[in-house]
Amino acid sequence: MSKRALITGITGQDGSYLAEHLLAMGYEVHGLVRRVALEDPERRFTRIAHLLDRIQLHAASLESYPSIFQVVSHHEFDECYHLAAQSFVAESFSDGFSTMNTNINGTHYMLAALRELRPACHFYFAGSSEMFGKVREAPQSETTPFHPRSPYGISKVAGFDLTRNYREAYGMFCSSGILFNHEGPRRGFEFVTRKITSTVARIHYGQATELRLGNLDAKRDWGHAEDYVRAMHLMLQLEEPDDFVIASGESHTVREFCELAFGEVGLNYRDYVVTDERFYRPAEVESLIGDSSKARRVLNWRPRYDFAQLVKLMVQNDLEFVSRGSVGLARRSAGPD
Ligand code: NDP
Ligand code: GDR
Repeated sequence: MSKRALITGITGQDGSYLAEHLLAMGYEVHGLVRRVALEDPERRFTRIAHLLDRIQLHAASLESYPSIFQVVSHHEFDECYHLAAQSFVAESFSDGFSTMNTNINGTHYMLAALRELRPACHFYFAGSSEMFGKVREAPQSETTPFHPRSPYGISKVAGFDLTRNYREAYGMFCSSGILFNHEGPRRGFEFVTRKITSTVARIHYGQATELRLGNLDAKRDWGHAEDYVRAMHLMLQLEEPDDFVIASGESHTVREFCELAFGEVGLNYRDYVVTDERFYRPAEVESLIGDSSKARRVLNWRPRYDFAQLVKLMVQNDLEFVSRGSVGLARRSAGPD
């Protein structure tokens, strides 16, 4: 009997890679999507267009408990990966209220519906290194205290606490991944890595002359999303629920990312990058580096891509993308950076 999984946020970067990974393992894959997405498939389903005949989509809103209840009542789900969220940290400063509403209540609704209808379903919560924020130690592990620095980070701490509370109060199999930044060719254009690689490609083809960025000295622990979704699945196969840091263990500045990305097309980033106050955040997470030794030991998880491979792959992908004329279109639909 194949297992049945429900993925919220299936149209996002991680949801699309996870759906592919689960399908390859013989899962029956269901996705929870917004009704507006179902009504605008050409624009909203770009990351899962190649999977549409192999997955089942259900309309629901993270803001509505009844709609979630309805989807969960459809099938006996074995696993639920709750990935849907307002995931852009900068946007959470502009509209903290809706970020909190979507990310905290949405998680609570998912947990409550599963408790009511599918208490045996294994649940994954998409926690984040943003929960560490103003870090108390380096590297950060499962025992590092949280100090979030944005409404987004605060919402993820609340989701993490809710997930642990359902595990402890109701004995449900609820696990959180504390994932550090992970990227790839399907990354949204508003995040700094894709903003850099897509602009490098546009500069290379003469469609742009500069790249405007905020804090170039911020340090992040970057990996490839394909590697990180494998860890999500491994967490739900354990005998007991638990929380895991997933990270590469290497930290690089935004500046280093620029240096490598521009280097891929033989350019010097100093000639094109302009710092712009608009892209600084009211409170910055300056430096992150993860200690994923627990995941490596318990889950036997290892990343396959390193930092240099990731940058190269993303630049190559965007060069192809721009040469096909797709970046302009995609950037417009992604909205402002
Ligand atoms: P994306 O931003 O690419 O995808 C977010 C998904 O959430 C989309 O499918 C989006 O749907 C959906 N969504 C957003 N708001 C709502 C809503 N109100 N109702 C229903 N669905 C909604 O994120 P990622 O794939 O990068 O990340 C997946 C999860 O992992 C997120 O929770 C994120 O916070 C977390 N995370 C990500 C990390 C990373 O580096 N990528 C690191 C750590 C945690 P739509 O397409 O309709 O907008
Ligand atoms: P982050 O990712 O906030 O870490 O959250 P993002 O790529 O947005 O920022 C990384 C760092 O780059 C700096 N930066 C800029 N960022 C953006 N987006 N645009 C710019 O122009 C720019 N200039 C400098 C930022 O200040 C920051 O320090 C991501 C998301 O995927 C979250 O959902 C996830 O939880 C965390 O990673 C782990």
